[in-house]
Amino acid sequence: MKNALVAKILYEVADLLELQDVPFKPRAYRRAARAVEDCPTPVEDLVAEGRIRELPGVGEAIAEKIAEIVETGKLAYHEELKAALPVDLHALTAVDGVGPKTAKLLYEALGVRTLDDLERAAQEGRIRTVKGLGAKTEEKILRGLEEARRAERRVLLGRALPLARDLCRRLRATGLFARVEPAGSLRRGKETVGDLDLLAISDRPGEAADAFCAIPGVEEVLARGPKKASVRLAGGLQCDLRIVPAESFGAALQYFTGSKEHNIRLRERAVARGLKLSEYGLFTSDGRLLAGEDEAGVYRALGLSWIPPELREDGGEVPAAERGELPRLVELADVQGDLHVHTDASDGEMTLREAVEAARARGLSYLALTDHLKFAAAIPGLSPDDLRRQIEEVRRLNEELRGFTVLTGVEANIARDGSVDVPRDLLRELDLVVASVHTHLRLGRGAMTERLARAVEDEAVDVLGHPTGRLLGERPPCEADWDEVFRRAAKAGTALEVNAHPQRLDLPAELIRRALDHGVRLALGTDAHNPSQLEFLELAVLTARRGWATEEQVLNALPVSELLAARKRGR
Ligand code: DGT
Ligand code: CA
Ligand code: CA
Ligand code: ZN
Repeated sequence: MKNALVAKILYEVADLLELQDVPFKPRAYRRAARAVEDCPTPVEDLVAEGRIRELPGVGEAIAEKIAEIVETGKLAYHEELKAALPVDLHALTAVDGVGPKTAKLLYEALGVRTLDDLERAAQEGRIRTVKGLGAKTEEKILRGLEEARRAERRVLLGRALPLARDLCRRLRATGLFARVEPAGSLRRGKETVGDLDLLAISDRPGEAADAFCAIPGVEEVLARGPKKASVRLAGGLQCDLRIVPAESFGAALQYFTGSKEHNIRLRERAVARGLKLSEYGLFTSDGRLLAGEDEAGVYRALGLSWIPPELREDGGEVPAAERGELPRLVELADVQGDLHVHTDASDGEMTLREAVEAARARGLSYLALTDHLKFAAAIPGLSPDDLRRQIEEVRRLNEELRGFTVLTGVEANIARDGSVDVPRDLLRELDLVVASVHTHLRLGRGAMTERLARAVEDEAVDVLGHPTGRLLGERPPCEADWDEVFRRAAKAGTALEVNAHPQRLDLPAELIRRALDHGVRLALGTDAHNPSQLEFLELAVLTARRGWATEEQVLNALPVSELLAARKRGR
């Protein structure tokens, strides 16, 4: 899958054009880059099928450029632009405090081309000597560097998951594998992954490893052998493939799925029973194999029911499995609707009809239209009059649709003091009000707690949207007394969102579990701004599962009529 490579080049073209003060084009390239980056389908497949222009922001000119990158791995236009500034602009501008202009200054004054150069220059105090920059910028860059290094190492689940699936599909297609499965943090549904761990069975392991190393998208082969091969993929993610004998596949899958802490608990359990557990199997003290071929067999032989990978974090799952008290976790197929969708009426890039089509194609039977209400001049949003017209439009559309319902709704902004700006006279006509915090996330713990609590206690608010405001790799969750917020949300009957956007996954899994303990219900929403983003729903499900959520605890696992009755304002 070449999405990361294509996006990287398009982002750089945008930055390079911006440096030459070219108007409009940088925005167009950035928009296309983001669409490619977010797209779960391999961009090379879209090119091959002539569908690349379906991506938002991809017109004829950019479509040709994408095709060129897919074919040759580079772009002549990009190389031309780069001659003027031969630096790793993508990596440098990922550092907070470094935009394209600063990168140019740093190159011209200090010859900075890479992150390493930047780090050295900052540590040696040379950045403050550059005209136009100063000690403040230097400090900011030093802090930004640390963050960028950390982000560089881990990849969002939403990006890694399609990548891993694409790799598995390609490996299976070689015919050299009897089985290929992802393991590691990816299988556990963790919000970011450090590397990909694939597990395989093959009776021609040498050839199988060669085929793995030759897959398109492999940038560097780090190790190659009949038992283990390691590669670095375009975009920097490392992928390990382990080829194991069929009789120990289950034990290996268990071991390499982790987490490490979960494995330690299992091994202790084995030892306590006089057994030995490893990636090769579960053995008696005299070396007889008790279990290994299938994973459930390993758990069974340890007196446990099979534990879903999402729970394997040493959070009490082993004792629960021993007592047979594991929850029946919510599944993607249980979810009947999407409770957070934007269209081109606010900042989305699809029409309402396109959103409906996308939801239907994914087997959903309703969606809540939650465009932004206007709350700041710079952000597109609906005025009360726009909203009135939209409600009318939805009513007409619903009369026409069969077996599908559009719920009217909004995403309202929670002001600094916790008040929520919704046109109260329209409340009866709004099926679902999501309220979220978009600004002033650093109020301090006490103020933030009161602000969120006030919002969830507002009679108009059905769902608290992306509650912590975190942006993975970019912004930490806001601080609040979450138990207090959850307690008051539960009392008021307000649901908590699990926002599915790959960079959000918010509520985070640890907080979901605490919220559920307080009796709060979850509302899963993709926050989709274009049709392909409805696919993110799966990420919200994985996150909810990591928070031990069952079907009954998810509002949108209900059919539409029951959802409306179960929602706060339905009571
Ligand atoms: P990541 O890659 O940082 O997102 O996290 P994981 O969990 O995928 O970790 P990784 O790739 O280092 O190793 C995959 C699994 O292999 C891990 O979840 C558990 C197992 N494993 C690795 N090293 C150890 C170890 O030292 N002890 C035990 N018990 N298991 C390990
Ligand atoms: Ca891993
Ligand atoms: Ca690994
Ligand atoms: Zn939204």
